[in-house]
Formats: sequence, C-alpha cells, structure tokens
Amino acid sequence: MRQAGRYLPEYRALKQKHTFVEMVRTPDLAVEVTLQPLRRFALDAAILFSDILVIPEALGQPYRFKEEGGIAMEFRLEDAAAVERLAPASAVREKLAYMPAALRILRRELGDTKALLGFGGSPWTLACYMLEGGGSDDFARAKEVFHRDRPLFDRLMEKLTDASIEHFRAQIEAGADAVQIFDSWAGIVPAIDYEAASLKWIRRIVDAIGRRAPVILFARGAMAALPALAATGAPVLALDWTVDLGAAARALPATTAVQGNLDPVLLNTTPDVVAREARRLLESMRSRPGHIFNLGHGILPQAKIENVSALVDTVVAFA
Ligand code: 1CP
Repeated sequence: MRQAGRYLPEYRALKQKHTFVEMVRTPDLAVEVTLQPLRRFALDAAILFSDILVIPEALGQPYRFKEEGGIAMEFRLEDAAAVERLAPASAVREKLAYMPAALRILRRELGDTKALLGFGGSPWTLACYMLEGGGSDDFARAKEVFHRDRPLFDRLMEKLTDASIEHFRAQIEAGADAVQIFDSWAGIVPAIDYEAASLKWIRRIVDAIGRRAPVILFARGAMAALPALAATGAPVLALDWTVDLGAAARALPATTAVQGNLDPVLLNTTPDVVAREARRLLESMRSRPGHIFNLGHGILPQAKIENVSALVDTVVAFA
C-alpha cells in the first residue's frame, strides 16, 4: 500500500524540496523514501516508492500531483485516435528505466533479509484515470466508454496489459521478489461486468508473469469476487478491510495466501486500540496458514507514528 506519505516527517521534509513526480523519477530519492519506514519499524518487506500512473506517463499521458493533494492527468483520452497515439508497450523499458534502477539499489541495500515488492495498477484501474483525466469518486466515464465503445475500450486494455507485463518483467529482473497488482477501482464495476472490464486483463498478466515471481492481487471493493480472483492463479490475494479475514481465507483454496486487512483508520487512534485490534485480526487467522499481515488499504496521512510502532511490535511478538 502507500506506506510512505504524509504521516512521516522525514517524507514531508523531502517533499518540501522535491515534487512528487521528481521523487518518483529520481532513483536515489525513490530509494530514500522507500527506506524511510524501514528505518523506523521492524517491517519484513519494502514496497518501492513509485506510482501506478507511471504507465500512462510512459505511454504519453503524463500525470502530476496537485498541491492540494490528489492526481491530475495532463489530458484525458477522448477517442480512438487518442488511444492509437499512445506509445507501444516497448516504450515502458526506456521511459521507466528509473524504476528498475531504484529496485537494483534497494536489492543491494536490503540484502536477502527483507522482501522487496514491485507493483503496478490493473489495466482497468489505469484506464479509469486515463479516461477520466484524473481522480474521481465514481470514474463514470470509464464505465460509459466500456458500455458505449467496447472496441476502443478493448484496444486501450490491450495496450495497458502489454505495457504492464513489460513493466512487471522489468521490476522482477531488477530484483523484486513479488509484484502487487492494484485493482483499486474494482469496486465501482457491477459484478456482472467485472470479468470483461477488469479480470480478463489481470488474468493475462498473471499468466505472463506468474512463473517468474509471485503475484499479489488486490481488488479493492470486489470482495464478492474472491473465488474468481483466486482462480486467476495469483498465489496471494490482498483483502480490503470490509471482509472478515479469517472467514474469507477459510473459504478460499488452502493454496491461496491472504494479505491484509486492518482498517488504516485504526492507526489514527491509540497504541492500545491498535494492539488490541491487531491481535484480534491475528487470532482470527490462527488456524489458517498463509497470512501476510498488512493494512486493508493505504496508510492515511493522519496515522500516528507511535501507533505504527505498536502495530509492528504486536505483529512481530504474536505467537
Ligand atoms: O508506500 C509507498 O510509497 C508505495 C508506493 C505507492 C503505491 C503502491 C504509491 C506512492 N502509490 C501507490 C499505488 C497507487 N497510486 C494506487 C493504488 C493503491 C491505492 O489504491 O492506494 C493509486 C490509485 C495511485 C494513484 C495515486 N497516487 C493517488 C490517488 C489519486 C486519486 O485521486 O484517486 C494519490 C493521492 C497518489 C499519490 C501518492 N502515491 C504514492 C504516495 C506515497 C502518494 C501520496 C503522496 C503525498 O501525499 O505526498
């Protein structure tokens, strides 16, 4: 998840001096931000500081981080001609070379004692930002295009799928132990459309890269689709905080590991509450092997550092 961010003073200090995009594009800065939480907390894994929107950027649709927060794309994809104008998937290697560069440094710094995660957005989630031209509460335009102009939608998804496969391969070659696919906007798709709008493209990615490294699949808001998500072959499903982790895990094949799913809002409370709720979550998974403890979505800027410490200490001490 977004473990970096505004809750850490050292991150805020760095962001005073550099823009978000600059930090993403400069390997030494991306490495520094990635390592910041690991210097404070006994975490088992690091996730590269970057963003899912580097893929639209590599294809010719740049993004920026707005001063008031949130993301804006330089333009929105209007029509089929705009989709055709996007660069081919092969552009990813050259345009995003800063990402494997940062991963190679991190691999050296972390040695073999910590897992290093790469990531990317699902084609559907990327298409949401590209068709909308920025963030949105409902990404209505992506759904409209899906229903109104399926050839355009499919053409865009093919490009995003190919670009994502290149991107994940490059990250694995540079030392990522596993890659996480963020289908952050799965939850806005009607269940009956989820296969055609998102899942079939994710499956292509899992088929293409699953033999090289484990895939962690996170489809926020689509917990009713967990059996279908497991059927993609992704060995790990990340679960959002809306489901009972223990019950959901026991309903999945024993070979599917689960990651999650503490409500990030708890980190705004107190160390006692965090420790209690973390133990409750761990207890619910006691009889089910294959649990990667994590939040159920990204960490919030309001998270308190003493609460993150309490969380990590509780998980590490749990027996
Ligand atoms: O901890 C880390 O730094 C991990 C790296 C990481 C990841 C995995 C970042 C850095 N972003 C992401 C994924 C990402 N980016 C997703 C999928 C995960 C999720 O659902 O949160 C999405 C949807 C984005 C797009 C994005 N980037 C948004 C949402 C925009 C919107 O309106 O929908 C935002 C606010 C960002 C900025 C961002 N990316 C990462 C960080 C640390 C930040 C916050 C920057 C800041 O506030 O200073």
